[in-house]
Amino acid sequence: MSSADKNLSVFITDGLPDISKKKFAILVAEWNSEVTEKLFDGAYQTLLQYGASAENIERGNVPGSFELTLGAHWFAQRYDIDAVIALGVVIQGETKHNDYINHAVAQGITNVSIQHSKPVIFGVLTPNTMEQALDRAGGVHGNKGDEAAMTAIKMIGLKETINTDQISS
Ligand code: RBF
Repeated sequence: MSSADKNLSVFITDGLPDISKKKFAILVAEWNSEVTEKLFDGAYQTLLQYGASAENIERGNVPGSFELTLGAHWFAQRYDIDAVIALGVVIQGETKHNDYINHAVAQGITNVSIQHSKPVIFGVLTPNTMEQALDRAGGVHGNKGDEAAMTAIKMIGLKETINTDQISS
């Protein structure tokens, strides 16, 4: 399925873990905040809907998507945080800068996730236009924030299944 056809708010929800005691951090980029606030609302509500408690969800803001990596690193290094969700919007075509930001953040977030061995979710929209961004932030294609939160939940479940405590480093 191409991403254009996918509804970001429709999931397979079999076998989700109990997240009532799990702690989440949601990072929100302030660039394109009219979209990133919708992503935040989606992620926050999805975590609540699937069993997280509000006091276990922390929010941090960063100026732009480029700063998501360091913000994620700071949250991820806390032992009590189980998963980090990084939300941003980089509109392609407005500037060549987008290539640098997208690649840096994708790579940076991957590195943070591996380094801390916990889910750090790339919830960054990279559309060509603002309209496409809004379509994926609670519009016709659902909400990337919902999908990012569900990805965090599923990765927490997978980690429990694999029982990574048993693996030597
Ligand atoms: N940050 C975003 O989250 N989305 C953007 O679309 C975006 N576009 C940018 C375009 C330019 C030309 C510059 C200089 C920055 C942009 N940023 C964007 C901000 C970037 O992520 C970072 O916050 C700043 O570069 C830090 O000074």
